[in-house]
Amino acid sequence: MSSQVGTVLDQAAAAIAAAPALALACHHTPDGDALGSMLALHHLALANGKQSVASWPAPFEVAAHYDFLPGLDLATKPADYPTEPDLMVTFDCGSIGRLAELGEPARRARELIVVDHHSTNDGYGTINLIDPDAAASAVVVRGLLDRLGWELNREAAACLYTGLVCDTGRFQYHVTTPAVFDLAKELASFDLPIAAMNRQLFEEHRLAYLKLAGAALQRAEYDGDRRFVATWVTAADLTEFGVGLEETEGLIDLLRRTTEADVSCVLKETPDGTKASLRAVTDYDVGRLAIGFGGGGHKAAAGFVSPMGVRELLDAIRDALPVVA
Ligand SMILES: [Mn+2]
Repeated sequence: MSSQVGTVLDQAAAAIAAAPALALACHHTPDGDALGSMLALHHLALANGKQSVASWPAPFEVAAHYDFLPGLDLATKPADYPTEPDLMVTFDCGSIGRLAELGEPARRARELIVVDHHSTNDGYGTINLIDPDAAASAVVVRGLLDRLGWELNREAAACLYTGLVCDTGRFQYHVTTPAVFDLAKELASFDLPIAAMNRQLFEEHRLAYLKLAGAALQRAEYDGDRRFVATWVTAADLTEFGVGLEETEGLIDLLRRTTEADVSCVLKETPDGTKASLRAVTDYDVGRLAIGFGGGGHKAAAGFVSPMGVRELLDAIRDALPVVA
């Protein structure tokens, strides 16, 4: 952690400690780190006598991988979210656009704390607690809890562990430092059901999804000049296989296994446009690439939503990549 991040941690902790009520939010189609980091603070705010609401944009659902997370039943529908919160905190959300309709209360909030680790975060808060060196937003939250003097409980530990294990790729990505293992040890000491969480988070899928993934991998296109592999999922695929869009989040993790590819991409037709997920396994920065298309993320993992159709967008992404072979 840099000293600058340390100073902002103090500011954020002071603002939270002084506030009687918190309004928490995470990004659209929340992943394990977004939900886990938000719900951890939600649990401990309530345990420490604060009022707290926690929400994410419509559709107000979570992927089945995350439905064990304690505290989902304590979340508030976006329609019931405070319109002008005194103190709002966002989690794992690199830009205000990813808050969708909750961007409005974020703009109106008297104080807006942005808790994040995305290097492309544009600092849309009044207090920007952004640590690009942190393995997960959950790590940033752990530091915040420390400053607040709020002790962990089992629910919060399960939430933070979920964020940590998801964003480190089960302790495999380059962000997996000794400090990450120290935090994992602290969290696991709350008698967390590690094996059951792992099974639900990473291993199990409905057979319908596995069949859709098979079809998507079958049609994958490889560009040897750019060492780029890509595939796509259409709205018709989702209907044909009976699969929800939120179930397809892990498809990019299958495709990124491709030995021949440096950069991998999955495109999905969604009601809001074509969603692109990008991964890099070399020094190439897909976060920068995503910024060029109005999105963002990390160097090795990024994404965006585009008004272009699947074919047109796939060609545009390919054209934006350097020829390397
Ligand atoms: Mn994250």
